[in-house]
Amino acid sequence: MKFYDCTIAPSPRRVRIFMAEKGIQIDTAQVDLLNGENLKPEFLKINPRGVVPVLQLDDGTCIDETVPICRYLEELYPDPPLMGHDAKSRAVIASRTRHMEMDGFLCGAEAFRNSTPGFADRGIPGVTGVPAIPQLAERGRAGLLRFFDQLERVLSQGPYIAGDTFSIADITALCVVDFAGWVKLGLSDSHPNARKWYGSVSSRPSAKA
Ligand SMILES: N[C@@H](CCC(=O)N[C@@H](CS)C(=O)NCC(=O)O)C(=O)O
Repeated sequence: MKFYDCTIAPSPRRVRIFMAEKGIQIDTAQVDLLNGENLKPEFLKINPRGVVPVLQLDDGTCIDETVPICRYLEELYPDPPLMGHDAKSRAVIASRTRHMEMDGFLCGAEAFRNSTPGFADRGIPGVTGVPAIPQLAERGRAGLLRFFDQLERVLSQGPYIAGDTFSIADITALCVVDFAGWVKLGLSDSHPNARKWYGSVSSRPSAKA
């Protein structure tokens, strides 16, 4: 297998943390997103959408999108389970992971891409040519602030995002909080439970992945 990664980017980081939690090591190729290597013909043969992460299997099949990649790895390497251990926990973790993506990650991407000069003609990840719209950066920032409040609410009910154990939902939320730092937003004094959770998950060895 080969993992197409970009060290600085938050989506492949989710997979790297997932692999680190499971102790998996996979041959990795770096794709230089800042210089548009993801938009060059060579990478577009791997993923015509022009985004990372991608996991290329030994038979050449390329799987993109973080969650399906993690699902595949979860099935190959079930321990420790990071996507649930029974029907209910799998559904709860999938649901919360989707919340972290839709309510957090997308807002971070909107805030960052629409306010960063190098992305002026890359308003949406990958092959689009869709221009950035500066006003959308404000909407993304407002969404991130709402997301922090959402995290606080969830984490005032339990130690992790989805149930009693660390899961892919925590990995996703951790990557969103760190991504929000790119646009200089973060958890505040009004998020004590989320801050405590952040201190705990970001001190796991996998967070350095
Ligand atoms: N929903 C996708 C998002 C993938 C994505 O947006 N990847 C970004 C890096 S975080 C990317 O490849 N961007 C390419 C670009 O900016 O052109 C996933 O979870 O894999």
